[in-house]
Amino acid sequence: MLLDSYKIAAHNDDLLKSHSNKLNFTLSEIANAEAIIQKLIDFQIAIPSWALGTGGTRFGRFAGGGEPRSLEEKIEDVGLLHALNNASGAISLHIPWDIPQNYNEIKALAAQHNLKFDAVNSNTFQDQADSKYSYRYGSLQNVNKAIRKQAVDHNIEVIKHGIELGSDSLTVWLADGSNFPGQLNFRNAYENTLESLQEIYEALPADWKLFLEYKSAEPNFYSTTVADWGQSYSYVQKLGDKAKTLVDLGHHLPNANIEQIVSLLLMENKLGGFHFNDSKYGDDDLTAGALKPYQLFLIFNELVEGMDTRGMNHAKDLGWMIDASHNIKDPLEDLLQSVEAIMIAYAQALSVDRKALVQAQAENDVVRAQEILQNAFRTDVRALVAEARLRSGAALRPVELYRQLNVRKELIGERGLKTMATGL
Ligand SMILES: [Mn+2]
Repeated sequence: MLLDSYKIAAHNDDLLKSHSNKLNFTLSEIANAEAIIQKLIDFQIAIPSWALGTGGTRFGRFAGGGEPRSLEEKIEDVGLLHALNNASGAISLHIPWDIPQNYNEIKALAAQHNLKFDAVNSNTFQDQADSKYSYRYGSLQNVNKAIRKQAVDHNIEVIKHGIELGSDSLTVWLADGSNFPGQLNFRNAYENTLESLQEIYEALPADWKLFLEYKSAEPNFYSTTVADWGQSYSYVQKLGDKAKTLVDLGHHLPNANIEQIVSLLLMENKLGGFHFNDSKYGDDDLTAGALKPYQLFLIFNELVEGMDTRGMNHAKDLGWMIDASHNIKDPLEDLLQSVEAIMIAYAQALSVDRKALVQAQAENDVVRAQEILQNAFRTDVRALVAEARLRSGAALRPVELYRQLNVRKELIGERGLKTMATGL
């Protein structure tokens, strides 16, 4: 379904007075508000093709109805989000769950919704029906050369799909590791993985990037072959300039200082992209900002500081994506909430008085430094985020409008109640 722009305009008209009051107050509180609004308008967060249906755990999955049945319907869903918030202007495809049948038709459909194709994602964590070998004991790390080759060839095929769609990066996440002590020789697993990654890297076009995502545990519970940022860094440094580390917020051991990781990776010019979600225990894949909004702000604070130091374009030079699972919420509402939380954290980070912070740090004024950060975090920037949407033709309150328009009911009417999108 397509949202009529007059419905968005009518929604905004109704809310305009109350929005203007809030905005005027915010403008009086934040010195660089106009520059922040402009940056918010430019900032886009990709939606992965696997996030549009309900997710699940190994215990069960409870579909909510109206889930997209095809890649075309997934693109339409991301188009809906983008129409509502003008901040979800890209889709990230997972191969082989979402192999395009006709590139031109898919590209035309995406263009109709003002969507670009973000990083393409390979999958060597599952066996496919037509694959010759199993990844039961790993893919790029496998002791069997023929299995490694199958996994390398798959990644190269994913790059080819991406080239056809106009994507410019490949994300590699490996489930490789071991479940029991003694199962693997760690060094051999590393060396096999490096050799496989080098073969994939060779197939990258000149203007592409390879993102190597790390994860501390799961599905393997004793060792993971790319387990943390140091291990990912060790690989990408050997691979070359086009290889970067990808940080997924849920892929750390408890209490890891993710903002420090981000800062150092940026310093080394090895941060490539980001997967947003939130967690309490492990890779919980909950809505971004749902549990630890202060941590999300501190991460953005380092992102902004580090990108500005390197003269990077916030919107274009790193890959931004949501990687969450929507087990009990309507996936589209959940994604709107995640994008909103990310935009708020980004706006707060942009509002930090950086000059004052540098001075406080130079003077070892710990109290002042804390005041500066917490002041930015506690300032309500929601009116700036809403204003960015208003100026780009999106909705002042996306979730509210989504509900008023009964979007899910319409989607169930179109697609049926018992549809289930491909994904986990
Ligand atoms: Mn991820």
